[in-house]
Amino acid sequence: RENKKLEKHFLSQIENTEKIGFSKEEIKASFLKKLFYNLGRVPQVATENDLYKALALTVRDRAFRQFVRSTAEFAQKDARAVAYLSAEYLPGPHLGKNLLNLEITDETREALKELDLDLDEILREEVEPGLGNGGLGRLASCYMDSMATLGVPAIGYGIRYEFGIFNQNIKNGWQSEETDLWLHYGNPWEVVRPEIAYEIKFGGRTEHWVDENDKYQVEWIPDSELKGTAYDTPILGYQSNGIIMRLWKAEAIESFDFSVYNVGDYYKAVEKKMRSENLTKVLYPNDENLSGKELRLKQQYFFVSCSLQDIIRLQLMQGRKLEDLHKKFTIQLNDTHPSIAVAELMRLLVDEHQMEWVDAWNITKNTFAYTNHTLLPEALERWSVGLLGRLLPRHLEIIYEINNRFLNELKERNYNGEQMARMSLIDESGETSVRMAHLATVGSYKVNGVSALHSGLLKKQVLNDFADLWPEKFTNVTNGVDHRRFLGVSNPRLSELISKKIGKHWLTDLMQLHQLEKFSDDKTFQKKWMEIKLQNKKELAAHMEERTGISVDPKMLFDVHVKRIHEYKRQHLKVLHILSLYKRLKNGDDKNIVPTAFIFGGKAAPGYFMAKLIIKLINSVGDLVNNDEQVKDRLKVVFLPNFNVKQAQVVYPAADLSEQISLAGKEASGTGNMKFALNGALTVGTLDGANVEIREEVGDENFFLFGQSTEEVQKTRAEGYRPYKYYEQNEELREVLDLLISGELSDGDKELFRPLYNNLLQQDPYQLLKDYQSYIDKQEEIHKVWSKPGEWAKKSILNVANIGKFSSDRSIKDYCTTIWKIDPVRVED
Ligand code: Z57
Repeated sequence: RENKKLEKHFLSQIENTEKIGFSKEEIKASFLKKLFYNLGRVPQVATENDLYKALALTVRDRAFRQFVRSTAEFAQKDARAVAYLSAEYLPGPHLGKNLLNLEITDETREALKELDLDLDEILREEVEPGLGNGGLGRLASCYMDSMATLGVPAIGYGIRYEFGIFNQNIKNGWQSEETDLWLHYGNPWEVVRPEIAYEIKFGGRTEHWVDENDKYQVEWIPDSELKGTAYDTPILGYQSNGIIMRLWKAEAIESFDFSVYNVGDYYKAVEKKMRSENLTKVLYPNDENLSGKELRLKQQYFFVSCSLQDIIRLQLMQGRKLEDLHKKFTIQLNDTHPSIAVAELMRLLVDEHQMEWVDAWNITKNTFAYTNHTLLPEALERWSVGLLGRLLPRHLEIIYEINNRFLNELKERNYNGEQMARMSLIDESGETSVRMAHLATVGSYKVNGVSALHSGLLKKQVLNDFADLWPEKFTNVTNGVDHRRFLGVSNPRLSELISKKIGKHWLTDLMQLHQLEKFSDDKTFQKKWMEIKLQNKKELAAHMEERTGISVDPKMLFDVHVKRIHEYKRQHLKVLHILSLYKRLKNGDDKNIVPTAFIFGGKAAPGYFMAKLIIKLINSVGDLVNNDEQVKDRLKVVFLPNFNVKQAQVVYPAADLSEQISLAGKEASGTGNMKFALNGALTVGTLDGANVEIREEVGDENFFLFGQSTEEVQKTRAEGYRPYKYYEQNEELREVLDLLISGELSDGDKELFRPLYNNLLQQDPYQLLKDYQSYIDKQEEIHKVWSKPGEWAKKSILNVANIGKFSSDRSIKDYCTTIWKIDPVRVED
């Protein structure tokens, strides 16, 4: 827009920090104005939610200012930008985090206090956006934070699910799911951009012809169309920068549906409109488990196409050539969920922008980079050719063309038929399907795993042939976490203690925590350290009692296992341990057992029977143990319902022991492991995922290692693993397993847990029985160390002192240097 006056006044208004100040008085004034003018409320009728919203809007103004400034800075520097494509985000509550980033937490607290309001109470009002399942979605949000903080020009693209991950209730020990209504009270953090909208096609057929200039042309004639509209949420970095998360919502296109159907049938047209909106209604609640549903593929294509069209618009709007797309943008694929982007970019360049195939392919494979997050075969995405062809006929043609050219390349390099069949984008072995990981790998300039171990296995196993072909394409970026949220916001007491000792510099450089090392033997420091842990445990205990009715003594050892429920994560191995302690106590054998609270949390995919049975088992064990007069002061079992980011922020600061007990080779990285250690919990874990690197950093004497290594796991399997052998040979294990089918846990019902029992005795795919004894032995050692408070405190301090590597700031710097080739441009105030 050319409007000099508007611009002049705009700048003097917005750029003038005085007008939108950060002092207590200014915050108070803004808050009151928001309450009155934006919400139309006077104090007498204002609800808790009104107060929350008034404060959120106050903060959002300041957040947008940061975002606008960063954008101007990025534009001026003509910096290369990242488009982060992720089907999931789990940002957690925005308010507390934005206050920290703007450094106005104390001012805001004071301002509210003068109004006789409590900031903590208002913070608890926020309903978090549950737009993801678990680790993968949360990682995307940690990366958004770090990109913002470091000044990496970036946009995070995703889907604005109207219903996020379900709310979990526990009824009679079972999980039940309730719709997530996060938008019910309105969302003060987002701004809709109705003018940023793109048309998306589905179905139909293609037509091919040669035009008058001898150019091959393809037209896709769809049988339905809808549009995606942008909703922007500012994501602030610490102190200065801000970027946006742009989420797409599906809507009907008036002209399309109405012109075709509105021949007298108004209601049919409206119905059609509603069907369009279904597309972004709900998040698929599966983590590492495919649903294979048509609607899921539609969601993936929908958000990918909107995002690519938006990227192309930005490229052209800035007066740049499409041919230079890969120079100005790099597009990071968060797993294969957005991998249809490879075919879609080809379609946009070749069909819509008339580019030659070879040129378009060159741009495409220099634009995308792909992060793999799993080796589990059941999680590797594949779409049947039938479904893909019906929904996206043009894309299937493009995928076949990419594949033909790729296979020809292999042929020229003398690959044999068997190798080519293995590497093909098309899997012909069962139902013909497209291997999305292969599409992403062929269409990207870099492929990375998420921990050293995982990246190594990726090259050795799943993408072995590709790593041989293109060794320089493969790399590792170990995951990291947003330490400003998971220590700064969620553990204010420990943050304050740390800042008092070593200053606040750790907020932007987590390696500064090394300075704590010299206090690890200091008795007064240890005492303060453990006093804070105790305070945090009191808070968690109160929180748990309120939600479950179970009371826990904060002095107990808090042994915590929180993450999605999945057999490979082996929550049930933890249960076997609890039952073994229960047995011992009942037999009067209580040596080396310290009073312990076992705390679980996590959601099961609604269709995952075994995972749901594990939740029921945990609650049944809880009923048994918590109500047994003989043991209830020694052992407590709590299943905290609805584990999400908000609750995680109460859990991690209160944990003494972090359970990271997946079967080696199965957990790509894990990120909860990092959040626990960052808050001073000691880890009991296998050599899996990032545990390996955490142990390297904190030192093996400060890490409780057990179980087989990945190689040993493979050897066990290769030698014909027979779990029954361990049942026969290990008396305690046998007694514990038999307890499952004794009826003692299930009101006499001996069949309830039989599926778990049978699975463990017959297949035991995650080798619990094999690792059992090693785990039990390690837990005995843990209880011994807990009995020596000084020793425990020292290990706890050393864990925090050596956790610096696992900040997502480090991860993002790694992405910048090894993959993106971007120099961050940090905007200073
Ligand atoms: C998901 O949460 C992860 C991987 C997946 O393939 C899907 Br689908 C969902 C997780 C891994 O299980 C974790 O080990 C990892 O830390 C996380 O992604 C982030 O990389």
